[in-house]
Amino acid sequence: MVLRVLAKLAVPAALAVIVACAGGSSPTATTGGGGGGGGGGGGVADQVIATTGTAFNPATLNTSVGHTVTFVFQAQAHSVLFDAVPGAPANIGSSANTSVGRLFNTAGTFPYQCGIHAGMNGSIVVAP
Ligand SMILES: [Cu+2]
Repeated sequence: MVLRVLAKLAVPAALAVIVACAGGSSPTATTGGGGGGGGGGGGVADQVIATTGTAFNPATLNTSVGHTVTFVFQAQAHSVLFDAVPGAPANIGSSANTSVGRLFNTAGTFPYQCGIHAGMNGSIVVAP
C-alpha cells in the first residue's frame, strides 16, 4: 500500500525531471550549434594582376563556379584573350589603369594570353 503510493508519486516527479532536463538542454544545444556560421570564404579576392613586367600574377588562379575574377591592369596596356573553351568569358581588349571583372559560371580550365605581348599568358582554373 505504501509502496503503491510512492510509485504513483514518483511517476509525475520523474516526468517533471525529464521535461526539466529537455528544457534545460535546449539552450545548450542552440549555443553549440551556433558556432557553425563562420564559413564566409568570399573574403579572398579572385584577382589577377596584369603587371608592368608583362606577366599575369598569379599565372594560374584557382577559383570556383559563380565567382568573378577581377583583372587588374596597371600603367602598361595588356589584353586578355581567352582560348576558345566552352564557358570561357568574353575577351578583354587592350586595357590600362583599370580593372575588369569576368564571371566564371562553368567549371574547367580557361587559358588566356595577352594579345600584345607574346608569351604573356595565364589560366583560370574553375572548380565545380
Ligand atoms: Cu601584355
